[in-house]
Amino acid sequence: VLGIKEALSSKIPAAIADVKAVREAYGDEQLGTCTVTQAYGGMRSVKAMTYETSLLDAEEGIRFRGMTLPECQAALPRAPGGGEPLPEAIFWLLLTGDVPNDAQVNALREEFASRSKLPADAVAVIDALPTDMHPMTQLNAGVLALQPQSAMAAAYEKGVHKSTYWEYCLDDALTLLAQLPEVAARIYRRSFHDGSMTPSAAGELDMGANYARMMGFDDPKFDELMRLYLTIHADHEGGNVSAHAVRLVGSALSDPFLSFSGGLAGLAGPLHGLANQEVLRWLMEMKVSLGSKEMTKESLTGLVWDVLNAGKVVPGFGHAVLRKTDPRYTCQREFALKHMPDDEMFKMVSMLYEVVPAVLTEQGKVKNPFPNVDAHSGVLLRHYGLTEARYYTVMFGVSRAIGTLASLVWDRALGLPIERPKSVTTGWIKAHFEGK
Ligand code: FAM
Repeated sequence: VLGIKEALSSKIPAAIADVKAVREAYGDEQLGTCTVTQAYGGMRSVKAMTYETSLLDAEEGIRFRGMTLPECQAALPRAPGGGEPLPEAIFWLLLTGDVPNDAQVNALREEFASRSKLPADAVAVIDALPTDMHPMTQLNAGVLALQPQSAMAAAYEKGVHKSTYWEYCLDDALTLLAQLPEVAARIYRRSFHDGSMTPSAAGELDMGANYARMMGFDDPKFDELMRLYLTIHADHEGGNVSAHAVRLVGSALSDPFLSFSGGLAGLAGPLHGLANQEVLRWLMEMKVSLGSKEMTKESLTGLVWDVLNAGKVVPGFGHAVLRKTDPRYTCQREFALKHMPDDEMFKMVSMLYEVVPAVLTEQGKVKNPFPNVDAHSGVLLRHYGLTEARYYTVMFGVSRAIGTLASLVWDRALGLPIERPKSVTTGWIKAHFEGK
């Protein structure tokens, strides 16, 4: 069986040649423009970077290496009897661009298993963290505690040739992915339970089931949910805060542990990954304020307006690029319709789907009134007993490692340079355009 490194390495020369040819043919073409409004406005829709592992279409949503989420669900290896892709298969697809076969996925699972033992020092760091520290802060501290293992940092110090950086970057990506679920599960068990934990069964179980088991869940449907969850949150092209932060930090040749730590810091923001926590918190608040009153479209509409009138955002709705309902929302909705159609909180999420877009449209500010991935994930997890909303973004982080690290390996394989866009001051803009 061809291992993942060999599978990748056979792709690199052609990809480098492809990029070279594209640059020769189109190097002077205009890819995007940037107006003053865009420079002040978060660079929205400025096309100023490349990113190979996934591409987001404003109407259709994400494609992983050209494949929509339903196509991934149909084509990638699954667990026996399951309907969701194995996380290992998603990583293989994103990294190599190919749909792996079962033997390749099994080989990758064994590769992860061989790297999965957490260094004792890292365990000590995690175990020293206050259990009331936000789980995302704990996860980031845990990732930094893994960093001394970095093959990339050691190789750079030794002075290896830059054409080999990707190999060390891949080495670190594999180690980090192998260890991240246990770090994350340990944080969950310490923060919300007594700290005891089922030992890792990496090698026997896929990443999704093993993560679920270490957190203390033992339900095949929850395993499936984990596989779905780890699939849909993995990658969302290059400009979102977490992916871009990983790319940016990595462009300084900071190793993958440091780079991913940067991405996690961004994911912990409420306009990005933390929105999943905020959604569940908001749903629970609405449940309380409805009390024994019947939930109707009218009563929910009022509660949505309350959020807007308080000067806050409606969590789980809107998107910087997407202009339609997020397919990551849709496939979670389908999971819920299949496995938990009568769940009371799912019904609230469903009714919000009917109510919120109309309210946001009436308010007239948002470019996209439809739900994103975070509007749905919490109620699924809660249904299976994972009720601690403060933890939800950690799972997003575990998944986001799959896509951002695959992309980071390609950044080094393609020899992308340090990122350094030019900034200007407001004074510069005035002086530059005055009299024009
Ligand atoms: N509720 C209320 N107002 C919203 C809104 C929402 N859900 N989404 C956007 N707006 C406002 C936005 O704050 C801005 O207001 P101001 O002009 O007063 O600054 C206006 O509408 C125009 O914003 P936009 O161009 O439509 O969106 P942006 O590209 O600036 O922002 C988001 C995109 C995702 C940050 C924004 O829609 C938002 O804050 N949503 C709620 C938080 C959320 O769900 N984030 C998760 C996004 C997700 F997919 C992820 O990263 N995991």
